[in-house]
Amino acid sequence: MTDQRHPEESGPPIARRVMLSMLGAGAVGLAAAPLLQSGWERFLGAASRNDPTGLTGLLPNPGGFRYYSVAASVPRKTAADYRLEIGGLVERPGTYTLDELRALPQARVVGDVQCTDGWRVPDTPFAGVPLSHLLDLAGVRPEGKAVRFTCFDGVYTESLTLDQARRPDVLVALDMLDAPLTHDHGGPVRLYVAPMYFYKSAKWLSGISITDKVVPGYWEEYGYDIDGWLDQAA
Ligand SMILES: Nc1nc2c(c(=O)[nH]1)N[C@H]1C(S)=C(S)[C@@H](COP(=O)(O)O)O[C@H]1N2
Ligand SMILES: [Mo]
Repeated sequence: MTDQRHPEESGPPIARRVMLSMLGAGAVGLAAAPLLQSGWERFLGAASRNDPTGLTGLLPNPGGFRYYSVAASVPRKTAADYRLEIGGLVERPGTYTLDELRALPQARVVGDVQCTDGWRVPDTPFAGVPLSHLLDLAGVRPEGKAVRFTCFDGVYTESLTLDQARRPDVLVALDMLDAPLTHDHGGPVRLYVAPMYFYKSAKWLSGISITDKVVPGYWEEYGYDIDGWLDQAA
C-alpha cells in the first residue's frame, strides 16, 4: 500500500517512513488524522527551516518535484483518446477533446507548488483553460454549489466549492513549466489550484461534475483539510 502511493520511492528515507506510519495511524483512527498531519507539517517545517537534524538532506530530490500517484498504474492518454466530461448540475453537459481545450481561451498562472509532505517548488508556471470559463460554457444551474473532479487513474477525486472553482488562479491545466504536461505530472490535463496545497490539483483529470454540496476528495477521506489553503492565501 505504501509503495502504491509513492511508487517511485521504494527504499524510503527516514522522513518518508515516519510519515507513512503516521498515515497508518490515521487510517486506524480517522478522527486523529488531521492532528497527525499537522504534527507532520510542524516536524518537517522545522526540519527544513533550520535543519537541526540534517533530515532535509535525506529527502529524495530536495526542492524538486516528485511523482505521486495513489494508483499503481495509470493509463497513458494522448490527443487521440483523451476526453474531459463536464456534467452534473449544468444546463449543457459536454465532452472536450484535447484539441478543443487548446482552442479555448488560455491563462497562465505562476504559483507555488507545495505538498503537505514538506517539499515546495516556488514560482512554477501552469497554463490552460480557466476552470471558470468551462463552468460558464456548461452553465451551472442554481442548485449547483460545488465541483467534483474525477481522474482517469480510476481512483483519485477532488472537490472545490463553486466560489473556489471560479477563482482566476484555478486552471484546467494543459501546460506546466511552459511545456505540455507530462504523463507523470498528470498529463495531458490536470487541475491546478494555485492557492491551495498541491493535493487539490488532481492529476489525469477526466471528469468535472457540478454537485449541490462538496464531496470530500481522496485524501480528505484520510483527514486532509477539504479547504487546502496555503498559509499565504488563507
Ligand atoms: N490523480 C492524482 N492526482 C494527484 C495525486 C494522486 O495521487 N493522484 N496526488 C496529489 C498530491 S498529494 C500531490 S503533492 C500532487 C503531486 O503532483 P506531481 O506528481 O505532479 O508532483 O498531485 C496531487 N494530485
Ligand atoms: Mo501532496
